[in-house]
Amino acid sequence: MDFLTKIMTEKKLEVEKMLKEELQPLRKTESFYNRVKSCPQHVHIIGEVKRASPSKGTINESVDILAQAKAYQKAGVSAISVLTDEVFFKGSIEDLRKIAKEVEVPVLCKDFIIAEKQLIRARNAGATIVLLIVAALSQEKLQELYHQAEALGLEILVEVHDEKELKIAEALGAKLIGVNNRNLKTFVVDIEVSRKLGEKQETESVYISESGFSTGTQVNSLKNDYQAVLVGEALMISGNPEAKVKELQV
Ligand code: IGP
Repeated sequence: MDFLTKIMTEKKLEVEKMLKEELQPLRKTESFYNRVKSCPQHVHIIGEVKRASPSKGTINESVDILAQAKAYQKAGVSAISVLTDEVFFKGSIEDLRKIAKEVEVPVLCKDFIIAEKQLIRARNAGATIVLLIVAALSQEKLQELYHQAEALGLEILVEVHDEKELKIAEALGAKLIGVNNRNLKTFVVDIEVSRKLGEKQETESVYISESGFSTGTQVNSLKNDYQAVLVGEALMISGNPEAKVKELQV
């Protein structure tokens, strides 16, 4: 069984047990899309809070995640991504709630979303952006969740890894398209994935390159095709997240 299938099998069990929450007001913050579009001259950074991952095991379990998120904001990130998966990433929806309450920037709920009740839970915790992974969903389900998330007033980051998935995201009208440099089936990371798909982009969406960044040079090398990058591990292990974010700003 590949890693993504394993994660999705576990996620289904988790979501079956999840209660549907009553809808709370949407947290007020600016739109990530507008923020990027209104400031096109530099590559925006989404800083991610991630204690562990199935590919790396423990990344940093002792870090104060709230202090970490605040350091990202202070350094000027345009959004903060919070891993909320418990089993594989040692995160939680409470992590997201805690951070969203204390920061001003948009917050992305990083999880494997397969049902509307997860969208509601994310929104209630303060997320204004949710992730939908093309490789993890049927096209029908992807469309259904996309429209449900839209109706909830959320921004949707549609994640792809190859040209076929990119075309699906573009056809869906996704305003935020993330190219994951990490193959979720094998966990192999290669920034060339973003470079190759850069040539295939056909819309005015905000394109975000995700995973594997640790230097400003890497970020700079993609600046013609990507308006933002999503960075987790390098910030989590840096010891000085504020300085590390600044190092990646181009
Ligand atoms: C961050 P990195 O290599 O900087 O830690 O990667 C982010 O891209 C990665 O955590 C990620 C992810 C995902 C995690 C991208 N897509 C989907 C879980 C699910």
